[in-house]
Amino acid sequence: MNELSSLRLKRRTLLKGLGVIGLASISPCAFSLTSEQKEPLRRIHLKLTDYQTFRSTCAMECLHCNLTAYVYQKKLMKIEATEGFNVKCCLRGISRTKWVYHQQRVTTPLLRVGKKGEGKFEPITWQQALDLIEKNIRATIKEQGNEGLLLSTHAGNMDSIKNDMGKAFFDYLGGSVKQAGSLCCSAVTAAMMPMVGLRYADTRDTIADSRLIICWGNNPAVTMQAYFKNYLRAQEQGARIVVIDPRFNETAAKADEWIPIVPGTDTALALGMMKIIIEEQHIDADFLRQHTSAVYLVDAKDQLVRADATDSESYLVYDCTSQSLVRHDQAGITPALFQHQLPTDSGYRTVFETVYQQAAPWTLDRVAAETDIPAHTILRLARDYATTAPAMIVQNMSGAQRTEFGTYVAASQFYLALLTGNIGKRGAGICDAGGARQMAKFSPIIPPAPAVKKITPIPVSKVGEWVANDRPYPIKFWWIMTMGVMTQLPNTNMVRKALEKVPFVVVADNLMSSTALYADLVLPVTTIFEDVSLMAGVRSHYVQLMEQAVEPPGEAKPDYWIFARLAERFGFGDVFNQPIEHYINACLQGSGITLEQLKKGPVLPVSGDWIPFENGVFRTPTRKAHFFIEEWQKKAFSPVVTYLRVNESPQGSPELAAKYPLMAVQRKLARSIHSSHGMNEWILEVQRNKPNVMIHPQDAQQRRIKHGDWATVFNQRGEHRAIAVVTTHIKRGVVSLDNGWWEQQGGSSSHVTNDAVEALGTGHCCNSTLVDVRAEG
Ligand SMILES: Nc1nc2c(c(=O)[nH]1)N[C@H]1C(S)=C(S)[C@@H](COP(=O)(O)OP(=O)(O)OC[C@H]3O[C@@H](n4cnc5c(=O)[nH]c(N)nc54)[C@H](O)[C@@H]3O)O[C@H]1N2
Ligand SMILES: Nc1nc2c(c(=O)[nH]1)N[C@H]1C(S)=C(S)[C@@H](COP(=O)(O)OP(=O)(O)OC[C@H]3O[C@@H](n4cnc5c(=O)[nH]c(N)nc54)[C@H](O)[C@@H]3O)O[C@H]1N2
Ligand code: SF4
Ligand SMILES: [Mo]
Repeated sequence: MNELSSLRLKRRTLLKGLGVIGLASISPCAFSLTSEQKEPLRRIHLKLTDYQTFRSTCAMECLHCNLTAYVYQKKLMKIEATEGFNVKCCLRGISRTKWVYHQQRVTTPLLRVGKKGEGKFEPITWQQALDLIEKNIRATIKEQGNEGLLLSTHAGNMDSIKNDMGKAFFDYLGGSVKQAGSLCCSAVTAAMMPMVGLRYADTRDTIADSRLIICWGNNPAVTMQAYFKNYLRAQEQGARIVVIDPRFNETAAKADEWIPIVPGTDTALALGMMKIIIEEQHIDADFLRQHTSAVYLVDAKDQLVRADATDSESYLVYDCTSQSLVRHDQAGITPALFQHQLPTDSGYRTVFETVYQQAAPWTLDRVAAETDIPAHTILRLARDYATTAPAMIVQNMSGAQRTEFGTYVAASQFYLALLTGNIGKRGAGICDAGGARQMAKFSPIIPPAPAVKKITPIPVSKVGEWVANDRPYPIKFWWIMTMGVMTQLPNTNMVRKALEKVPFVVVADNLMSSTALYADLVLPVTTIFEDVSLMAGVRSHYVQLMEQAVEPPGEAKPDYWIFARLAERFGFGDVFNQPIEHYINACLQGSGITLEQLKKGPVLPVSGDWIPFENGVFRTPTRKAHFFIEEWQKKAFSPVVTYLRVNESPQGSPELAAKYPLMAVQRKLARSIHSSHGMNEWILEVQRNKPNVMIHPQDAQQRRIKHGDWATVFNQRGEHRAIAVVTTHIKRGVVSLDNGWWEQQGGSSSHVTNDAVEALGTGHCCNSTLVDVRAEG
């Protein structure tokens, strides 16, 4: 027990970094720790050359920083940012040693013996675990069909192998219920794919070239911390940073201006800005004509007009030169943009006019009333954005799009960029997450399964409610990996019911997480330094090899090992049980990058700065950006951005708001990536180990809540306890809740979050939540 305690690096050591390490004895299989110091420290002075080094990537949904692991006598001693990598890792990255050697580390398969959630398990062998899994899968398929199987994956490890292997395994079984949408960024996906033909198009390489940076519902000082230096460089060079957020967030603390806004009203602000930009003639008409669908024609039935119904790209425009309808891509034409350029009796309107019709009613006063932003601020913001070049909007999978109509929020930001031609240039664009996946072509690691049953998926926000209520089918077997369903899915009490209801829940995790507590069978998996893998993802431009630095503790195995063993039992072993290099090579195929190259270090798929949609070339079939989205129309929504008031808001649901009058928004913290690192010993040492609720002084006073007191946030879904931070850094009527606290730490703010489905992207609207807060007696 005490070997690691003697290895325990105190905070001082952590901050000091490399140097003298207190070291008594080292054993490769010691992985638990106590805070008691039993043996006197014997000091060994290690030189850099005493260590072996290995490289991996911080694989959670963050920035995939390349990390160098320092190994001494088969033990992971410390982690540093890899020299020469474009960003430096953070405290969470270097604290991963404490994840590897965590006291909650799962090191053997565990079978539940107590009640679900109680955390009572007994160790079993892999043989027994695999037998049980096989038996339960076979019984479920026999009695229930593949509709009885559910697979949940998310963002705990975003490498190119593990989640894909899991999904492929269930496909080879013949199919399963899956989650539709993502808790993260479905809304921005539903905006970007039809509009610009690409999801993930980050502009981080040219942030420093920007003159005006609008961080819109996004907090890069915390959530994109590793390259926040690019923002500061822009500022040093004279750029202004403006933050639009109901909370004075950490980015606002560094910014030139904070614009507080009522949550969920961002699209009204964007439409108001568009009205000003169009009416004051700040649009870039040439850009709109050449590179966008603004000139396409819409008929009286609200349909896009095509030359040939069988050719989806044959959009018609009105050519002002020949005064006739022609295909948009005909050479030498001058397409009409403005309505007055069309013959009065044409029966058509331009897409640009359709967009303007949505913006026109949004007078300054109306926007001010809806958003609670002063009219003069809205006017100045619109003019600044339209007349400062280059200007960038930063949304990065923003909090603003985790709202009920988040797709329109994300789309409205692209509208602003397209209208002003502020995209595809250095220092401009919409800064979103993005990475290697958008820069090169990677292949599936496993060939598609021969026969996969089409099975209705569950909208991810509804996993709790649907599973608890046997929708769409009674689930008998639930496999959860890389996902903290007990902390990250909305409406935790419903998720708990679902976990209790399903007769066989398998949770693969490396820690006894809040979710693992509710498993029937916990499978111990490796951490990033204990297996070989590949990262060619969506959060870093680099393709990175993940090297094995140390042996896994106990019986921990990579997720891909588990699927290989199971596949062998189900008769498709050879698809899954190849050496890991086989899957890495399969993924790299087509990208032009080789494993040999990666062994030398991270590889950039393209050279130079990455500028998405450079020169106005979009990734849609027409290479143009679209304003008018037929996919939205098919879902009975407006095909152009419109403002819809969030249902769970004081004005959207006055009756509910009479009981729960405060709007709750979520915030991500420096202490964790979601629930990951939530119980990391080093981080607990430097960050207060208590959740907070930020509340405005007037809201607090009404409720007799004092700064620093415990308070309970509650609504019809549940309760979340937190320490009140009484502050004017939050808008009146809004409270801000922390993301990622474990059940073992009192429970996550997801106990209260809204589990409605974001309308257009099947996403997550945790930031459209009504609550009240009470002081604790
Ligand atoms: N340290 C840390 N970094 C992370 C993560 C983490 O957990 N911890 N998670 C990573 C992941 S997966 C993601 S998706 C990104 C997310 O990155 P961000 O979007 O920056 O993260 P959030 O804190 O969810 O939201 C940002 C802000 O949105 C505000 N907000 C909420 N609702 C609204 C609204 O309706 N309108 C406006 N204008 N603002 C609103 C919140 O007050 C909050 O300050 O961060 C990534 N980086
Ligand atoms: N209340 C609230 N809820 C939210 C948000 C919020 O702001 N507030 N944000 C939302 C957003 S943006 C996101 S992206 C999601 C993130 O939600 P999740 O992706 O569920 O994130 P984590 O909580 O980090 O859970 C990841 C789990 O994977 C485990 N893990 C790590 N590596 C491996 C591995 O190699 N194999 C396996 N099998 N497991 C591994 C970790 O230990 C951890 O338990 O949360 C969403 N939910
Ligand atoms: S947590 Fe994020 S910023 Fe920190 S090291 Fe990992 S990827 Fe980098
Ligand atoms: Mo996310």
